[in-house]
Amino acid sequence: MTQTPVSAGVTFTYALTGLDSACNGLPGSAANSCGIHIHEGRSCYADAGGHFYATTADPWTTVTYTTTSGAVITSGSESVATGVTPLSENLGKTFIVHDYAGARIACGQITEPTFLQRLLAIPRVSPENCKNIVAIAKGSKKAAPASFPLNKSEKEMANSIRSMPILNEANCAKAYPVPYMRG
Ligand SMILES: [Cu+2]
Repeated sequence: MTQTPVSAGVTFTYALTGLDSACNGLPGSAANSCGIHIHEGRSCYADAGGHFYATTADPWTTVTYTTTSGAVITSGSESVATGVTPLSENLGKTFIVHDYAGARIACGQITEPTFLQRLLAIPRVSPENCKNIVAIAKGSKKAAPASFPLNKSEKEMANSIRSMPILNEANCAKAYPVPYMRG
């Protein structure tokens, strides 16, 4: 998971595997069904405590993931008005994934972005990103992340990401000589 600041809250992107395939539509009626939350606890080896927020009402109760039928993987992004600022206040806290019954099935401690995550945050040339370059520049669309070979050393993965041209007009024109669609 990576996090970026929004006014009085957090936007995070996620890519999860090993999920509850029952979360393939609306969440259930149980509390925390299919939920993904930042919890106030600072360890995955102890009780992670309740949801972490600084607003009066709990903003996490409606934040959930959805799998497609039969699948146990999903990815996406959520913006949550937690009232927690600055963003670094989330560091050290825990990110918890719940199953359909609301039980806690996965936990990770939130840390500073790794070197690879920082590299991945730089938009790269791709057909989709070049097509959306204006919207991405305006911030109304997110750049699609670069795909890179997994199961390599960190250095090889970093080199693979760095070998992709950075997203800009000149690099798009070079990569796709036929005028690309502007949107
Ligand atoms: Cu939770």
